[in-house]
Amino acid sequence: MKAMKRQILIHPDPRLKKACAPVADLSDELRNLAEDMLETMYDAPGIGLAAPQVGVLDRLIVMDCVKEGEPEPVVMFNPEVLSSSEETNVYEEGCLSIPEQFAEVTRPKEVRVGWIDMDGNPQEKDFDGLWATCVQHEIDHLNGKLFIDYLGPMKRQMMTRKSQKMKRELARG
Ligand code: K1U
Ligand code: ZN
Repeated sequence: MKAMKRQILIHPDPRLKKACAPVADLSDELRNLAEDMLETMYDAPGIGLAAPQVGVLDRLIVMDCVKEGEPEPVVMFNPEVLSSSEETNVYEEGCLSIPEQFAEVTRPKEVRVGWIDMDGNPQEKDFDGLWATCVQHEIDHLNGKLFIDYLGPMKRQMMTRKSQKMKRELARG
């Protein structure tokens, strides 16, 4: 089946604040959703996308943090951070659900992540650099957490207001 672009929810939206349910069985429907999410992410363009951002409250994320050369799409069902480094890293993050706004977020520099792949096989891998930042950002989405939740209340409120305005403008067309 041909992958289709899905609409990305814009903050504030109650679906972006909910904890997602673990995926029990890998169905064709879920695999199609993963393909649609990759299509949506590349089109945006972005380096990651979590299922709640397209309105589906399942524990599924997709990523591709390769900047140049061959694409490296990664699909993770039920991703889990197994361990994190003490050392941290600061990165200016963005979010496809909070368009055109960026802020510095501090996170563990390296993480070990476990997940189920598209074939239903368990996987484990260490991530660092942009991949580590991105996978933590995406797993946060599955727990109803946005990167602005790491900021102080004033900055978070300002970014929420700007996003609300953008959402209204996009709805008007
Ligand atoms: O989850 C999302 O909202 C996607 C988000 C992922 C992310 C970005 C930066 C740090 C952590 C996680 C994005 O992809 S925002 C767009 C973006 O960063 C980008 C877009 C085009 C080229 C390169 C980066
Ligand atoms: Zn995001």
